[in-house]
Amino acid sequence: HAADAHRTDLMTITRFVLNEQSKYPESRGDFTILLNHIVLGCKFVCSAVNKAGLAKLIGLAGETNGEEQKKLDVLSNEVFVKALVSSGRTCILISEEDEEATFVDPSKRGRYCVVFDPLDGSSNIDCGVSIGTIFGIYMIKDNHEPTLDDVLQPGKQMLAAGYCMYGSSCTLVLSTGEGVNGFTLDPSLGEFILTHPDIKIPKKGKIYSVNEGNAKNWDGPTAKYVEKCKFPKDGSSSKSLRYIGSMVADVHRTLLYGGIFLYPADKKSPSGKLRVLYEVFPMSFLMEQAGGQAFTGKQRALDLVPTKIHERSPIFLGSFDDVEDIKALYAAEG
Ligand code: AHM
Ligand code: MG
Repeated sequence: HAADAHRTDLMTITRFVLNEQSKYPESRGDFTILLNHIVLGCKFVCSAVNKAGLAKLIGLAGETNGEEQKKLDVLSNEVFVKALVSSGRTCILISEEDEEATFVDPSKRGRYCVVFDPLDGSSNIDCGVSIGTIFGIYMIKDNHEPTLDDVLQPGKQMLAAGYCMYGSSCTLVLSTGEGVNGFTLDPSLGEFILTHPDIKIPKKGKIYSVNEGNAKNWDGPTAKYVEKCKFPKDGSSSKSLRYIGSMVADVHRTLLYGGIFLYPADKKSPSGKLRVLYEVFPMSFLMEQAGGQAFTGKQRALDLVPTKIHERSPIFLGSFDDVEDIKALYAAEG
């Protein structure tokens, strides 16, 4: 059928979110507008990431009137901050790239707080391996003057969270608290089209994902867990190891194939490496929405109350049963 070759009824991300929001009579389209600005940032970064290798090869770097070419992560941050401020829907921005929070000028202020890592996985940029953007969205409740307390909120208070992966295709995964949906950028249209409706993570997986180079510094439960992945004593087969070192790519694979992603505490980094607000929370939110779990080694990750905007936390997230196993090991330790 010609109709199969050319689908004419395209579910774009904007249409999808408009449909979702129309369930709320009080919705004024503000969230859709905010999301459109996030999507713009993702498209820009996608295009910049795809050109990054080329620019180097043909020697564009450093050629712009003696000025050093901006690093991709710095550039991505600028694009997101400008897009978010100009949406007119934000009041506080927390970016991994900025030491301090950005308080939006009252003339451009809205009710949403956005926490984000504009380009995560920076060690993978120069070799063309997948990298991504991670974001989470809170809303301030009344019309008070915004303060840091509005974002120092447990992850379960987020209204929405997502990531965009710049990989072999550009994929945006989003949850507004009613399940998880994945969209793929159609470069010819410049639109994200729904390609992965209602993502559910397998209840149990066959993959574990961790930086094993840190093993000598791990605590007991993490070490025991990974040992069990490799040498299971209950007759089950051993798990495969996959580790890219880009959180977005490692979590994306975990979401689609199942399994567990770990960035534990170790003796050198007692709080692990990953940041609570814009890495741990958004990914934990997505995992729970997809039927998985996220655990810090002490508690449900989304219950954590951050006290600093760049705070870190250990994190174990993925398939329900796999996270249940690591929870049991931490519980046994007391
Ligand atoms: P970055 O913000 O410097 O890019 O670091 C975050 C990244 C994550 O994407 C990834 O999960 C982790 O660091 C990998 O860390 P490591 O190299 O210690 O395994
Ligand atoms: Mg990061």
